[in-house]
Amino acid sequence: MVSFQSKWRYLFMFLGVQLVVMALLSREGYQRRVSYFMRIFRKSDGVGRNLSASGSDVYANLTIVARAPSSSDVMTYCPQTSPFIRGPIHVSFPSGLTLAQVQRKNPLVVRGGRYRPPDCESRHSTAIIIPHRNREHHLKFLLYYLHPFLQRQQLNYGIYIIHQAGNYTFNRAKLMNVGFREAMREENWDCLFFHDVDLIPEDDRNTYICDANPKHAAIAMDKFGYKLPYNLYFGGVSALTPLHYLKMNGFPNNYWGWGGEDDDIGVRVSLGGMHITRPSVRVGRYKMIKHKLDKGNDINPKRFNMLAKTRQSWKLDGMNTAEYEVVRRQHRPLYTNVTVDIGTEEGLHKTPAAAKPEPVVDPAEPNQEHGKS
Ligand code: UDH
Ligand code: NGS
Repeated sequence: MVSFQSKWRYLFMFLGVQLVVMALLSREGYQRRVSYFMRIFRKSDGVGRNLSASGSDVYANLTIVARAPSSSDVMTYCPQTSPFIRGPIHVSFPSGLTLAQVQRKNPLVVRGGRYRPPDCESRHSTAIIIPHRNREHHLKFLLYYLHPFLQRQQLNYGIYIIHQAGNYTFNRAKLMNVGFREAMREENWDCLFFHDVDLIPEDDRNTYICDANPKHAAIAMDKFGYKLPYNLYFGGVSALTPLHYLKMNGFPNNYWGWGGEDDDIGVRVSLGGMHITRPSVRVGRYKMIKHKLDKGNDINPKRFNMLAKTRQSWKLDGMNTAEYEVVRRQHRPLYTNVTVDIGTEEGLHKTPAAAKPEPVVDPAEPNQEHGKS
């Protein structure tokens, strides 16, 4: 028989254990640990259904989003707020994903990576500009998440990959200048999202539309503990209207290699008489696909000196001086690929042999556009 005293002892022990468990659970990182264990116990059930407690499947309600209109449907404007927005999205990187699978999961995306809501007239048109070289693996994941993410928001959108030809030092900001011009050449977009290839949005309330001022969307990245690393940070994902872009003379063309170009763009925002807006940290969340610094994108040792001169240089270098040659434009099923020769630090036609892009003829693409900007 258990005595009255030992009953009390057991009760206190039980309460003590509960307290310890509660203290452990409330510590930072709890969610990460729980979802880690959940993943171990939960067997993956195929592409896109490998869910955890931390958000919904980005494809979950896409069949409703993709409802085709009946012939009698009159196209009215989409609602102010899309009814398909669900909030947090679960992001993971399953092995074996292929572009063909992404294509099958997005049947309403048409040539060039374009989409319009099938049953209402979108209120917004947004071009996504992605600077790119040798990151096909990241691109596949970004497309897997971005297409349904944008469809849930009922946007008219297009995805542009701006691919730097050759192997001369990478230049992210200049590629984005190219992206701006080449996207605007195709359609009068009302907003442009400048988007790193390795950042996956984790909440669809982070709407890909422009604000009255330039917007820095990637306020909370996992690699910075879901916090802004510093106040003027403008890296990762940002959104500008064509008017914002013109006011700040676009982006700098002379930051070759890693670092500083995003800070320069941030300074240009205020030099153009504007200020930076951001979504809340709850919504502007991104998961970065882990990687090391790329070959051909060494840290730029001149970046601090250059940044100190942005005030003098921004009107002399930018959209008004961006020289490049489009090598080819391909309207692929999930994106428009613009391969571009952006030259070197010495200029466009002083390209060293190593940087010269191969002349490419693509028989599948009869309407190739070869043209100087
Ligand atoms: N990018 C490419 N190919 C490259 C380099 C960059 O596609 O070879 C594009 C891509 O869209 C990428 C973006 O440029 O997301 C920014 O480049 P990054 O991812 O290398 O820069 P980030 O600052 O990461 O995100 C750098 C990691 C190592 C930093 C070390 C310095 N402290
Ligand atoms: C700053 C860089 C930015 C960069 C940011 C985050 O120091 O270009 O760190 O870097 N500015 C300069 O170097 C002047 S990250 O942690 O993503 O590697 O975006």
